[in-house]
Amino acid sequence: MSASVDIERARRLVGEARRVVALTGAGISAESGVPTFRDAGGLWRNYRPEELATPQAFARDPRTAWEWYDWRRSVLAGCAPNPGHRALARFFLARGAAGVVTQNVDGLHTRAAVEEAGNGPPEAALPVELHGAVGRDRCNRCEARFPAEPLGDALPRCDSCGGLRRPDVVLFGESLDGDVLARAYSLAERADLCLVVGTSAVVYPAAAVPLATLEAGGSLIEVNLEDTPLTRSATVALRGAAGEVLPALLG
Ligand code: BV8
Ligand code: ZN
Repeated sequence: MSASVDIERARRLVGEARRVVALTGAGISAESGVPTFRDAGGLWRNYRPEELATPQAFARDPRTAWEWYDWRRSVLAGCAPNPGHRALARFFLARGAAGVVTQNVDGLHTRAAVEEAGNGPPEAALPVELHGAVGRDRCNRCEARFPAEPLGDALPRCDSCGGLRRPDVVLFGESLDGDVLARAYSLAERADLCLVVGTSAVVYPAAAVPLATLEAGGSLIEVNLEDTPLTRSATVALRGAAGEVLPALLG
């Protein structure tokens, strides 16, 4: 099917949908300059994220693990929401019903929501952050939260109890926050349309969120550069960059 037919079909599905949920992955931030997980391993020495984004890595070699997150934070400092984030934010603000669920920890959906809302309330476009936020630290011992700071010579410690801090993200092998996951599934189960944007759909339980919409009888539109394990379940698979496709789909 041609791209123009696909986009028209997808726009019809969006127009007819009562409740929409969007699951996003690293691909929606690629055009903002944030390395995807497929690139990060290549871009940063020779580590694979599954090796560094783990509690074992922080226990075994906290310095290296922290340096990777400090490097990612430095890259993020120069990134801004792209037209894909903004189109999604405007869409949910206009509908007045929250629906963004993200695997990303880069905070770009939140920035897009606040910027697109202007003086209005950003809530409808604020994301459910399944895997936390790299712009925050969390104390390993007392769970106190702190804004991220540049890594110094000493590993960062908690101001309250002196415990080691870690980035406030869900590492591989760690369970997601139950309330956060329940909120994501609740949005997906009640939606009649799920937009899956820029994810390789291999990390669970995040990759199962769109299945909740399908199991409830809803439709799925996939926005990606290539096929993923979810493509065969997609009602429409739009091949293209999120920063170009989303404004055309939702505008
Ligand atoms: C859990 C935060 C219960 C950290 C992330 C063995 C032991 C323990 C667990 C497991 C195990 N085996 C499997 C598991 C489960 C594991 C998992 O799923 N592993 C995978 C690798 C198989 N899951 C977990 O561990 C989860 N917890 O299961 O707890 C438990 C507990 C104990 C024991 C067992 C089970 C926790 C997972 C969360 C990990 N944290 N992030 C950080 O960021 O540092 S995951 C991280 O990687 C991201 O958040 C994201 O979720 C994932 C990367 O995926 P994507 O976002 O999809 O990015 P990717 O680069 O892969 O793909 C980009 C896509 O975009 C591509 O398709 C590309 O084509 C497309 N694209 C690129 N450019 C564009 C584009 N599309 C559109 N436009 C463009 N311009
Ligand atoms: Zn503490």
